Amino acid sequence: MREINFDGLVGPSHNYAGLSLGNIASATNAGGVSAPRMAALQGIAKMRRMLALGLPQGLLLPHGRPDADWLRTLGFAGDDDAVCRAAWAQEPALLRNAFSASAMWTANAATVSPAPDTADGRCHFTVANLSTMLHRSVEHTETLRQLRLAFADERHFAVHAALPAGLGDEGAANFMRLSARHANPGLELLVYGERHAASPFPARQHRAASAALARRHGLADFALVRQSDAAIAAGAFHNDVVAVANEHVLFTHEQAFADRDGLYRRIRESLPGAVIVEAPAARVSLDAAVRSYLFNSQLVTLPDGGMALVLPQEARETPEVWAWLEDVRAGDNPIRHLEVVDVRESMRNGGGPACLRLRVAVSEEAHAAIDHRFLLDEGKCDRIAEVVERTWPERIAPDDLGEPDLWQQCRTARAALLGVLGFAAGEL
Ligand code: SUG
Repeated sequence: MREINFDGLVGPSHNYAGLSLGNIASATNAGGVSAPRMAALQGIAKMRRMLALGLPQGLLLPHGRPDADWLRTLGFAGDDDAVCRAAWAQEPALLRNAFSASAMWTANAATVSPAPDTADGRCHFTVANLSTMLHRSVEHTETLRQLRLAFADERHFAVHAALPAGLGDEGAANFMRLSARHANPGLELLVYGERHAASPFPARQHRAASAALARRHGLADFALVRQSDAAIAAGAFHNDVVAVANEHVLFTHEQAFADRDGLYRRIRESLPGAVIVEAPAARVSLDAAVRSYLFNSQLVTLPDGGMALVLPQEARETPEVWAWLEDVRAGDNPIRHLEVVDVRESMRNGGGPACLRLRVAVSEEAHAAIDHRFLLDEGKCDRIAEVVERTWPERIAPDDLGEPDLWQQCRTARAALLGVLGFAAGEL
């Protein structure tokens, strides 16, 4: 079995509207000027790095923005431009929500349980409802369409629609899997948060949603794990900001979980050979971990069997974080390579390397059954980069969101991308 990372291509409407409460980067950069073209090129460069490491790479597509259909459900009428114009005049916040490129963070697209873990031996997906944040609650309808196209072969895949909105579900950002190898049955860790009376920020993943996922996917071995209040208050609005796992390795901050010792015991029960690489708070504060996005790295198994951490530039630039990482690389654990990538445009909205990808571990046969239009090679990266260079806006300032020319440019850019990738109009 191999793990494929499906990265979300940053869409042409990428902007800094400050829509995410509890996401410190989004709040801090609200009102800034974004660079959608550069953002998408940074993402493509990351995907090329993964290919160069010898890892298979997939792609999920930007959603249609501004989302006029969604605005219509809110009572705005007329053609797409009329709907956007009315929304901008009457409720600009709604247009901002309909304009977000947040579907780029595909770690939030769905929760994925690979075939060895499930009762029917198929890989199960549940699309995330993302219901805590209005701008993200718009995503699940198109995500479902894309995943049902990409993973249409029901001999290998089952793609479930989102859970009811009352049960907040944020997808794989709150999910980790530990197994001896990708091909072995794994222990799935479903991490949830609970809003603490004193916490200024919402907990986006509800316990009942995590439990429903385990039932739907038919999991044999799983644990519901509570995120620590301290992590949520420090700005870890998703667990993948404070921990990541790959095969038998858990890479985590000491203060990530409410019951750290109980969790480690549970992991060792299922997987006696597990390696837990823990950053002590005395070396790396929660604050430095969240600021640098140290744990929002991709922990991947290389073709030679060693592991690499694909980290954001910000981790390299935070001295206490980098010093600890050098100790990790030299230490007694499988992490041997530190790959630093620049995804600054996404980072400024709180999305690091790991947020930008959805992991799907598949057998060779299941790999061959994936719709090839969602899989990448160097040539396809070149063609996508060419479309981005030619059609993505260079910059978006807050007031540009009300400009009909920008709405049109975003539609044209996405249509050009779909054309190059072989999607017919109306297929998505
Ligand atoms: O949901 N940011 C995203 C970042 C998601 C990061 N994902 C993971 N940790 N897996 C969010 O908060 C910012 C949008 C804005 O402010 O315009 C935003 O949605």
